Amino acid sequence: MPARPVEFSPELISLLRGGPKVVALTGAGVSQESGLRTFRDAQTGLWAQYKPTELASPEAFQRDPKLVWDWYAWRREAVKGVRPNPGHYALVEIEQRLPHFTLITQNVDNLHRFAGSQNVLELHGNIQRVRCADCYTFTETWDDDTESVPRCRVCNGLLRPDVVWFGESLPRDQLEAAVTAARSCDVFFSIGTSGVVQPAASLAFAAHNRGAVVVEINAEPTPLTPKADYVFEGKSGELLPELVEAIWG
Ligand code: BV8
Ligand code: ZN
Repeated sequence: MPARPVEFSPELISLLRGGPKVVALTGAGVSQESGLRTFRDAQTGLWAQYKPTELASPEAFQRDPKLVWDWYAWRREAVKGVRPNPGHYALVEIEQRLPHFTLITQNVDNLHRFAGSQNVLELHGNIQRVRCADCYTFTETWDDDTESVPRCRVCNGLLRPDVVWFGESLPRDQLEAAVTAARSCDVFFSIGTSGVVQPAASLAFAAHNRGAVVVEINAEPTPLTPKADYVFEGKSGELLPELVEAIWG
């Protein structure tokens, strides 16, 4: 018996039909139905012995650059092997149907852009981009079958993924645009994120404190749940298409 579609409150539906300024913040949960592990899910295989937060740090890269490089090479392959899911595509449709929509993502998997989202702020970088750890030069190509980490053609520095590691500050332009969007939106969606990593996790509260309606779509409760005006517990790949259907179907 297919699960009964979720009841979206008429108030929320009419609010969204009114074309408000909408911001959506996404996390690893929105890519889970594409087959990518979330940060919470235990890692598999040779990476099972490492905590993601440990590997995603300048200290780890300092200690063992090859280990960290290979971890991102493994994740880059994993991303290549998957496709956006109906949750990603529903967010593309919401963007196309609303006058003001900003998508803020913590994900480095590039799946939102791959699905067709335009106005995307990448708070934590993008795993498809590689740059020099020293002189910041970006490179499209690097030779991966070397014993050590590939080097920068400009300064011979080590290459690294263009992602934000724990303890590193976020790209200023992306973060400022995200804070501005959160503080000036009418509706703030928090989708597929555990709401633990800062400063991303504070954006929903910034929106709430400015009187925005906060909607949480997540598989389990989070620190935001008590503050949210609407909470839909479940899979974003099912709930977001249902929401689009309920608003514009
Ligand atoms: C910084 C890129 C200046 C790399 C990432 C204040 C208080 C405490 C700590 C701090 C603080 N300020 C700063 C810190 C330190 C730190 C931090 O927040 N630590 C945490 C662990 C407490 N923050 C930083 O270091 C940031 N930098 O602040 O710089 C500074 C520096 C030092 C000190 C002060 C200031 C940088 C943070 C960015 C790190 N880089 N990613 C990479 O990807 O390899 S973070 C990474 O982890 C992700 O990008 C994401 O942000 C986070 C994982 O969280 P989620 O995406 O939410 O995923 P998670 O698995 O946790 O949860 C998934 C959720 O989805 C679950 O709830 C699940 O139920 C749900 N779900 C699952 N399936 C589905 C679903 N929901 C719907 N549908 C489904 N199908
Ligand atoms: Zn360099």
